[in-house]
Amino acid sequence: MRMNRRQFVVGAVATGAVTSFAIRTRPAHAAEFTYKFANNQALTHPTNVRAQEAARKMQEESGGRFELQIFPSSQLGADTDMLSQVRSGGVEFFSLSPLILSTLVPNAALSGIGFAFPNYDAVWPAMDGELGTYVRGQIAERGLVTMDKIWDNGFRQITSSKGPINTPADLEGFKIRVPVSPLWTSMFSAFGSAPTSINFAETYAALQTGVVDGQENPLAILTTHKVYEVQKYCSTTNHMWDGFWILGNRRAWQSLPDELKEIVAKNFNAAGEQQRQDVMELNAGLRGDLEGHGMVFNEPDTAPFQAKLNEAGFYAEWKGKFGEDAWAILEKAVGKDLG
Ligand code: X2X
Repeated sequence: MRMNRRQFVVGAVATGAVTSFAIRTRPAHAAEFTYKFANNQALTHPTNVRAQEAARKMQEESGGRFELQIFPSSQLGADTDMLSQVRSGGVEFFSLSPLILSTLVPNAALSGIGFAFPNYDAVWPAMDGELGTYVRGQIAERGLVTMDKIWDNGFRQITSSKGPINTPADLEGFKIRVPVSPLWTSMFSAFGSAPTSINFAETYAALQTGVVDGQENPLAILTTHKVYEVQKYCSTTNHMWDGFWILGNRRAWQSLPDELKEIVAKNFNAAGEQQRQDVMELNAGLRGDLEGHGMVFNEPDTAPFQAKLNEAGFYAEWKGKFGEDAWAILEKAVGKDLG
């Protein structure tokens, strides 16, 4: 039987074919370097499907000298803990949203400004070009290594257990979970919502127990993380694009001989490009599957949401925080004036 990628992912989630331990490759001899890669995504998300392939290639191409152990689903800890761990060397690699990373590297959040990117065609030239180079420079200054290619999370959509979000007024007083990041809190405060910072690892439980009424994430995550079990409505606000930087501990990176550095970087970056393709296809095609799980979709006009952010002073505030130069890089990358 042949299945396309979307059917594979959806099928794997539906049959519960998900193990909850690290994905380990099994070399005949212990590797010279065994490095951990922690992330917050389910095993079925393209992040882990592609990371697994990359790990196999790293092992093969290094002749068994390098082993990448993948720890999905925040198994080693939630994002904010993992950010400390990748700095200290407790984990060697970790993938993280630029916005959460901004708790350490403030201007990393530049790519997450609300309604900055109109579509994917604008995202990749920017993130593989000047904007990405600028952010990676900022990250390096804080002592972390970053792979060149950022991986995709996607354009984010708002879900709720209470009702559809049609207009900015529907966000007023809305109890929404946001990831731990000043930019996310600021954005939903500008909408007049009541945002609560919660790590992804605790998000499903927070929705299930009604600590919050909603959250926002791309469709691939609503499926692979089974958010549809605890949320009814999905409003396609596309309010920001989000990705995952692959971060590395500097000391661990520097301990690798050059030929291994090359093998590791090459395979992380190649896997990232394939992951982008997978995630884009999932985000474009999963609505029907989510409707099959009982979710109800609506497509709000997003212009009033952007206007609301502008009126609330959101763009002016962040332009001030990021600085004129950084803001100019963003505006050039997205090809328009913001705010
Ligand atoms: O925490 C989230 O919502 C997630 C999974 O999208 C991120 O990693 C930012």
